[in-house]
Amino acid sequence: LQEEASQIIVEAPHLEALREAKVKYLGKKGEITGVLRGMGSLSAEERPVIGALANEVRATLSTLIDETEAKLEQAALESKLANENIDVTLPGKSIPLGSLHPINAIIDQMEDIFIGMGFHIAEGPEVETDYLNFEMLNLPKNHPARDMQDSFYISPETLLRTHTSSVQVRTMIDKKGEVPVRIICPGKVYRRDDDDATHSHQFTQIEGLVVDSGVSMGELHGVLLHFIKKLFGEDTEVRLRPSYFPFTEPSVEVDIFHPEKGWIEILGAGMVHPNVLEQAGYSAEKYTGFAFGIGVERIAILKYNIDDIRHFYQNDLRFTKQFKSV
Ligand code: FA5
Repeated sequence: LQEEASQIIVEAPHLEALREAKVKYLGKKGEITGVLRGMGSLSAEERPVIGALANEVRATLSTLIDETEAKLEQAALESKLANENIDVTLPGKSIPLGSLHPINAIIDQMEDIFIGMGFHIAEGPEVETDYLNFEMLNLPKNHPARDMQDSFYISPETLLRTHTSSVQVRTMIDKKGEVPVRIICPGKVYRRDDDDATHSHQFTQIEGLVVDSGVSMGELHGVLLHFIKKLFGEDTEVRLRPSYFPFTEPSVEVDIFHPEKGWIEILGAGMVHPNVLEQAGYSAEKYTGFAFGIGVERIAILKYNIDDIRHFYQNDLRFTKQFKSV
């Protein structure tokens, strides 16, 4: 019996067959169990002999079953691993990659152009004091020109900045009358403007400020033309119109021509008003300066032929995904 059982156990082709063999010999109704159960009918001399033998056979078979089980399990695992080989040459699942928002992408391009002309990048806070946003820029309280930029006030003395020109003042105060000053400052600005295709209540500007001895309107013109032609191409039509800002004198506004949209205003600029220089600690006798404030969304609208400024803020992926390669 032991021999027959041992052979069946060792040759079991898989775990299922082994389990059957275990039931057949060692189970409750199994053959060895049967022998042990039938002990009652044996004589007193036979009982210990057969009993010991049956127990020995049971122990041997049971060890054999355990060993075979371990072997079969190992073999099953190995064959599973062998079949589950990973094919590293299969194409992977692509993970969707994000990209820069078109406004950030255009800011990067504009920064590169100005850095190429020797400008440094400055920063300032979006929550600004009335003093730096208006008063230091020749716009005292109740000045009628404050109405040009309807504002979001946070307290009587603080507001969301209406333009990045406040950073002109901050920069000059920081530099304590030293020249040269040659900075640009990109950032968000806020106005109580009604939203339409070219106006938003929140938009982006890039401010520029140069202060030194002998800075002229001619240099301002040259810097702005270089910037526009680098970004839009040599043949771009540009127009400077006389304008008014309390903090520059003389002042201009600059438009560029778009074949479908016509002339679009992209920036305001001018020679820094002597009062602004003096209040910020610069001698207007020794130094002159120019400044400009560019509307970044307007630039992006023209460059990428976008029909409505509101697309930039609606976060429609069908819009933003078009700028992946920009
Ligand atoms: C200013 O904000 C001045 N601080 C610019 C300046 C700086 C002049 C330095 C002189 C010296 P203005 O309000 O015109 O000016 O805005 C500048 C540019 O921002 C505009 O030419 C336009 O391109 C853009 N802009 C103005 N209002 C909006 C708006 N509601 N939505 C989108 N872009 C706007």
